[in-house]
Amino acid sequence: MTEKKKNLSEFKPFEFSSAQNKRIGIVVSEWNDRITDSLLNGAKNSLLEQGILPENIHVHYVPGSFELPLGAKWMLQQTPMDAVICIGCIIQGETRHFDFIAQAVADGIMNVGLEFTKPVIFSVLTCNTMEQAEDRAGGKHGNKGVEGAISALKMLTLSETLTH
Ligand code: DLZ
Repeated sequence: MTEKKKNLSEFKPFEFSSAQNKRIGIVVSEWNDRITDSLLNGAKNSLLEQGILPENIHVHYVPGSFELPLGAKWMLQQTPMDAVICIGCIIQGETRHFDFIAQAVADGIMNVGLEFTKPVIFSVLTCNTMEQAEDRAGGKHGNKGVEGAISALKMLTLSETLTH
């Protein structure tokens, strides 16, 4: 699946037949908001293209990526969603902050998904430079928000396949 320089917006076509009744939450980090805005647009447009209704896409903001797991958990608890996409952008700085945040966010997002048995998607860029982030937020490597939206819908499809 992972190939070097893979365009994140390329995906294997799939059949998604139950879009009309699906509610999708998107939690967005305000840090590096120029990048997270592009990821959000990519995710939203992909969901709409796949037939999710605009009124069933719910967007909420958190201060930074570290807060994404709790934001996702609250969305699942309080306004039950079928899936939540977590959008963030963590850029390597001069301190080890990056390592702590990136690992904690990845673990936190995975744990929320397992706790609620719902797709909770990691659309978080972890980059060395702003240029790398731009390349993955609508630039030459596609848009990780698109990848997140498609991943959420593919997981919902899998869940339906397994339960029918
Ligand atoms: C503090 C911090 C730093 C240094 N860098 C980033 C970053 O690159 N991307 C991001 O999403 N958030 C960053 N934050 C904020 C933390 O995620 C978090 O919001 C604060 O530590 C407060 O808990």
